[in-house]
Amino acid sequence: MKKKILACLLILFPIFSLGIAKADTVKSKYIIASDSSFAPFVFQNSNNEYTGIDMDLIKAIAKDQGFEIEITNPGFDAAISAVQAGQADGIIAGMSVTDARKATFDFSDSYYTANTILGVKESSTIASYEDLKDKTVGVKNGTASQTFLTENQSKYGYKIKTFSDGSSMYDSLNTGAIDAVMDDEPVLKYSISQGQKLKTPIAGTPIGETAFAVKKGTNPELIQMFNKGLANLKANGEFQKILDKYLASGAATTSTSTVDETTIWGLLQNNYKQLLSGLGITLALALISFAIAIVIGIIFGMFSVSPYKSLRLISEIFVDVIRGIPLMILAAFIFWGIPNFIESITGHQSPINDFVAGTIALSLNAAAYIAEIVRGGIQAVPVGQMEASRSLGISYGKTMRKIILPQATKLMLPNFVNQFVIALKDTTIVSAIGLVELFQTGKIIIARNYQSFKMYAILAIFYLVIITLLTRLAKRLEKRIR
Ligand code: ASN
Repeated sequence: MKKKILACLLILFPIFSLGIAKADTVKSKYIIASDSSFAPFVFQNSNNEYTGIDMDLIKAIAKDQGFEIEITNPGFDAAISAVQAGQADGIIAGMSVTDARKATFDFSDSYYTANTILGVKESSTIASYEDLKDKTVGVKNGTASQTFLTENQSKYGYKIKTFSDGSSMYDSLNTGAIDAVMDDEPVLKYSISQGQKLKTPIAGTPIGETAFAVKKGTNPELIQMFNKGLANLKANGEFQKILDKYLASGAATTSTSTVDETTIWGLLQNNYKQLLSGLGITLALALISFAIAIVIGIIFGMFSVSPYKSLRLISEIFVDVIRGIPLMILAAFIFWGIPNFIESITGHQSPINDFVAGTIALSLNAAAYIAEIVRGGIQAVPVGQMEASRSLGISYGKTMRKIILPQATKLMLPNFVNQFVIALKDTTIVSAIGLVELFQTGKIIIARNYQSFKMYAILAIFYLVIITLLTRLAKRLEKRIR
């Protein structure tokens, strides 16, 4: 009897759990990472909002299942890294389910199936993979299309050029910097339907089902909720509506605005708010990191001229290590590497905010150069002055403060101004970790309207004006201090 009841329960349990089409949320909010330009799955419309099948789908599922989400759009490669480093809880980005990925990700049920396909300019004579010999094919880093290209490279003899985002890849194809691109079929077909002068001469190759993913072994409830929500949306017809919204003829396009974005004026008019907010982040990054760098730089600079050998050694190691590591790697190490390392020892995800990571990287980088400026400034003051002062019985600290530093500071000032300009320009480098500062803002806008010439010109002018104004201001300050 008991056995029968148990058997009944075992059979009924899955049926019940299917019937209750809701899973339990564990976190108050889930961070979902996505691509930056991968229309029709995810792209920015001309109101600067991210839309597309994936965006609508995850929002509808979150609503259906009653959980909160925050979406970030750093690009596919960065989104993958974000999930692996625990910066994000899940990824939805037209992501293909591949065997290799199953080793590091848990996937939801699939909601689409995609091929990878070759795209070339309308005027291109490339008609088969054999025609790609010695040609350059562009692909987005970390994608299933990249795996396909790498696996077939020796067979067809093409060169591969990787990009961090779709917009720069398509830009490069349009300008002739590369001969072809490899991307998901719906994406290429969609861009052609949007008026891009491209064609797909060879039939696509299946790369697998498209699904939502979490880092392997984490957030199991998120996958459960996704699956239940997806089933509900399929049952009530909402899923089909989302697909139709983007895929049916006359569907939503990347530009819904009436403002003409082919002129500089139109670009500014439509995007000034975003550009200003990007500029705000750039300035905040530069100013905060430079202030921190001055403090750290002066400390290490003073160490480097200290009478104590140990302090000089510490300073030397700091400067050599930081100066020897490219800023981009430093930022990536802090943003992705360290959280990954901490997780591997503690077992807990400990993500770091992108702005904080960017600020730390910029501060350390500038501090190393400032330490050298301080050392150079102090050493430029003739040694005789220190010796004379010490022989009069004045302490090291007092001699430094009263005699050496006032002269050294004057020598250092122009270099500080210089270093600040470099720090401001360096903020563009930390956009690599997905931080939406001014440069990244521009790239996102270009991803939508392909106006790279005008948009980069606008960005260049923005930086030029800001840097000129700030250097003027700094020069005035310099004069006053003198
Ligand atoms: N389909 C691509 C992949 O899974 C995703 C993308 O490019 N957003 O690699």
